[in-house]
Amino acid sequence: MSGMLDDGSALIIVDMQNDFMPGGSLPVPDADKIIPIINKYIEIFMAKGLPIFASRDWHPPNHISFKQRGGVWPVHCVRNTLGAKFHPDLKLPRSAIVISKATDPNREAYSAFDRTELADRLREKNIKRVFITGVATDYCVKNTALDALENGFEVILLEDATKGLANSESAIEEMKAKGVKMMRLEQLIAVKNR
Ligand code: VGL
Ligand code: ZN
Repeated sequence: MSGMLDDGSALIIVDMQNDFMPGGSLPVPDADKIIPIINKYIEIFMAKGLPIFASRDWHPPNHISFKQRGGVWPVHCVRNTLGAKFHPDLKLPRSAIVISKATDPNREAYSAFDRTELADRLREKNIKRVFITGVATDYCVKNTALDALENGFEVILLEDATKGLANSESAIEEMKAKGVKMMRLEQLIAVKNR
């Protein structure tokens, strides 16, 4: 595993926005509990000079996924609202690259790769390996991880820094079966110090 946190590595933080936190309009249970852990990962990647990407669900007010339009979700993460802002305790560095997704009113998009510039931005930085954190494990995290594999990246889910809505365990099993690796903070610290 040595060489794992080298120049080819990037951190992707998925959708750590107010509406997905307890008290938000589409709360992911315990989503706020992973913020301190994500902040530790941010510190590690910053110390190594590695790029950090943060995706955000960035819906227009009439998004197709909302119940009012026949979708399954309550209104959430409407662009330019407080609910769509990153949680204030998340210590995103100024250098973080923000990727807005699901911006088309007529298309649902769970993956941070879906009609965004993410793959291009990773490739232009020569990234080969992405470490994924955030919410929700069974929706945007899973779809982002599987799309990262499809795009040819090595994918590591930081499993102590993700929370799901309903089906985290089966989502994790599916990701593993498809080739996503799992790591935790202690393991990453051990790798970093090598
Ligand atoms: C998400 C449901 C609806 C997510 C986004 O970020 O996982 N889930 N929109
Ligand atoms: Zn959404």
